[in-house]
Amino acid sequence: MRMPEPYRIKMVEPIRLLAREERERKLNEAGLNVFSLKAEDVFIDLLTDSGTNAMSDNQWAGLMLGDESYAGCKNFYHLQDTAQEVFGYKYIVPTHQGRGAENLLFSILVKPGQYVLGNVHFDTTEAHITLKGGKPVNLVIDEAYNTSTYHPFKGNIDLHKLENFIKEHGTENIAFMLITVTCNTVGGQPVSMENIKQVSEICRRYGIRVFIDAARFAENAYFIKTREEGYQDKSIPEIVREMFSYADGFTFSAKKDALVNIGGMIGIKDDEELYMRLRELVIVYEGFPTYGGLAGRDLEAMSRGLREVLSFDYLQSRISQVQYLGQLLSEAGIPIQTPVGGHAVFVDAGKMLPHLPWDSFPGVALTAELYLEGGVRAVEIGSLLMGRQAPTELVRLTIPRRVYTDNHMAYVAECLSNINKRRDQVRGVKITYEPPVLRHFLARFEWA
Ligand code: P71
Repeated sequence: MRMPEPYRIKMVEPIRLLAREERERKLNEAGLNVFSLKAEDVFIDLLTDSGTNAMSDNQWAGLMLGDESYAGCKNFYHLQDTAQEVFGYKYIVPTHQGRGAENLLFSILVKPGQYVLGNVHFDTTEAHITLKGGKPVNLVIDEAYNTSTYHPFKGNIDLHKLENFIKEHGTENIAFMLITVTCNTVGGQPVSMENIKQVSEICRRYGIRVFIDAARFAENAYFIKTREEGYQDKSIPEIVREMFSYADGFTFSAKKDALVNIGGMIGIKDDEELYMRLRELVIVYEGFPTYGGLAGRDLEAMSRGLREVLSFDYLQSRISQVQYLGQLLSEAGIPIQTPVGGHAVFVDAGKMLPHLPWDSFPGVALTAELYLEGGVRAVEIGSLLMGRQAPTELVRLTIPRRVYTDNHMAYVAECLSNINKRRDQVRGVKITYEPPVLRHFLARFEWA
């Protein structure tokens, strides 16, 4: 039987569905780009799971205990104690969000011209590596890009690709390894414990440091427990400790698995020198090392969220809701990334709309159609985001944590199913305005 939500609802936030003609007008005003819609004009918002979480009563109560002292607030010490216990690391540096953490760590560790290895780096991560003069390298297994084949850990790093890359380019040209758990870009796909361990062993052998992009660390731990041999009887906290034992540090966007709306941090296992440099740098970019750009109350909510997310019942209900949406879409004959990942269902728009070539942006077209059909906001992860070299044309239906019910999921599936029935009539789009960097946020389109 499916685990129902291990909580009940104490407060509701009304949402509304605009009339079809209104949705058409709003979308045209937005240049067919859902990033430019007002959130209040969206009925079900599946743009991201980042910062969109519903906090618990315990977290809201924690906000009232915010100690807003500039230096040494008690909430920092709560967060530090929690993070030390959860991850097993000695040093914690709070930041305003994930990219704040990336900026600080990469400023210290990336020298111009160096490679930063990973499974698939997230786009802000890639941007920060590139800004420091580094070169991001993606070494995920090939199965990750085949949406129709099953692999339990599609976020795994290909160990042959890794070792060949190191041999070919030399350790002096490699800044570090960054393993993203779960691997967002290819579908929120998990990385196995075995893979983390082997990557760490190979890197250690060559003297390369290993970091984890920990945004969805608890969801990754859930997949290890439910899919990997030998972990069924281990608890989520034990699995998390083991995952992080193979790395030297992490960057973390708390907007995902700390169940908050803002926040981030860096964790360093035991390298005191690196920690001291981070402490100097955090003051310049984020704030004093005991607040890192956050209010005391935000630190308290993060600390409490980090404990809540380790509940197996929570993770089971969370991930089974994502799987439920995936199942409904599969039953309707809609091609999706299989298996379904931890935070989102990725629709294969390239396969669903085979009559649309990459440069008519099938993912953007489907995203626009989905808003017109039912006021649902998804996000394109394909040629708009990655350009011509995009390996797949995906549309991500990202599920915020503890926010929507299964009825919402069924509604979203019905909307997509309606589009699927008339899929050969879906038109492509063409760009009418394109900013020079990170074009997906502000680009404008018209129907082709
Ligand atoms: C996501 C996001 C947030 C986002 C970013 C860009 C456009 C729309 C939404 C952020 C991540 C992430 C990973 C693995 C680091 C960050 C940056 N993801 N690593 O997926 O997924 O964290 O947003 O707190 O700065 O929608 P940050």
